Amino acid sequence: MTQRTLVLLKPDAVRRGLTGEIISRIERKAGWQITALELRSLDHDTLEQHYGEHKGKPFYEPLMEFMASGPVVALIVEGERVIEGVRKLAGPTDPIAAEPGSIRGDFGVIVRENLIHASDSEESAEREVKIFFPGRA
Ligand code: RTP
Ligand code: MG
Repeated sequence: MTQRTLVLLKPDAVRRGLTGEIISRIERKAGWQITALELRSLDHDTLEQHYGEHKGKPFYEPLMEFMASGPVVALIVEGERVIEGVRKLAGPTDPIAAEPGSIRGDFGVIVRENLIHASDSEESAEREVKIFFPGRA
């Protein structure tokens, strides 16, 4: 099943010089292709569209602040079962609970600064691609 997913390398990944390492893990998966890639800073409106499902939760405002604290790398990745696959490469939300070998498990410690976002369903992927790459919708 060929799919596409929207990936963000969060400001901590950019600040720590981990974007190459993370992109490399994605690129090495057989048959997956990066079809869009951009370094950009996110304004409040874009972030609210992206993380609106979490509005009202205690972590929402600190998450907004963190995601606006520096540039992110936004990517579209396409390929076989790529939605589940990138979530698996990333590991669970809490980096301490994430297995070593996963991106969050290898490089993360605190929940908010967990390095990577990846769409969690086909519906989310289509919605998020429209936010970050409107020309590719
Ligand atoms: P993402 O949306 O970024 O791919 O992460 P996710 O699906 O694994 O986790 P989600 O529940 O959607 O949460 C979005 C992001 O909010 C931050 N967060 N902080 N308790 C906390 O402090 C907390 N919980 C979540 C993380 O950056 C998480 O990835
Ligand atoms: Mg999520």
